[in-house]
Amino acid sequence: MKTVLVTGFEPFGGDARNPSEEIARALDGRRIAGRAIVGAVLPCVFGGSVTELKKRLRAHRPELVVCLGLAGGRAGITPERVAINLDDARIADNAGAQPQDRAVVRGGPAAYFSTLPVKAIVAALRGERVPAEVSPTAGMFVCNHVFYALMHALRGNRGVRGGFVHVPFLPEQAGAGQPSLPLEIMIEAVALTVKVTLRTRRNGRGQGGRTPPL
Ligand code: PCA
Repeated sequence: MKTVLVTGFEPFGGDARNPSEEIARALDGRRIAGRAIVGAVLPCVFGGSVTELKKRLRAHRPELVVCLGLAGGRAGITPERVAINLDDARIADNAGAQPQDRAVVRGGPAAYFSTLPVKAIVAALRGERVPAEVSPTAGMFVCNHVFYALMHALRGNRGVRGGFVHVPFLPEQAGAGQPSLPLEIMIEAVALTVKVTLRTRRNGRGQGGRTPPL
């Protein structure tokens, strides 16, 4: 059976939980549109996260890769449009590293577009009354690092699509006045993201599909 790899991150930055990890674990073993979902959790560490991701790519040879991360403070599910070749951390990762002004891949292109149909995903989520918005940037921390490394690893591999989706806080971890979504809603939102991606083949530039690097 064909597989879809869904990754999440372990907690970071002093948080006790990371919804992205819990979503990946919840979807592990599920079947969506005839594909087996493989859920995996990446360490929130520059370098080490990519080593783990590549191990999973080799082991499972997925036809689609959706990486997830927490973006606390965002109000909805946010498919990322662009991965940039830059590590510039505001806080230390879980191994204490805080790279500044460093390339993710030395000599790599400045950026890659997601090959997920980001606008179709947002439309489908909103159709289910799930708050969602296309995001122009995944930041410069470990999430963007993994997103860029993923797109770099998939370059030239035209059959395999991939991208990154940030999710908001869980209600239990959001501070007063901070937006959040219940875990069950986020699990189904990511399942729908996979479904929509598998049935959407062609998109405009920067909206997923088979777009070359910038
Ligand atoms: N969010 C962080 C890294 C891990 C995660 O879940 C980020 O947005 O970079």
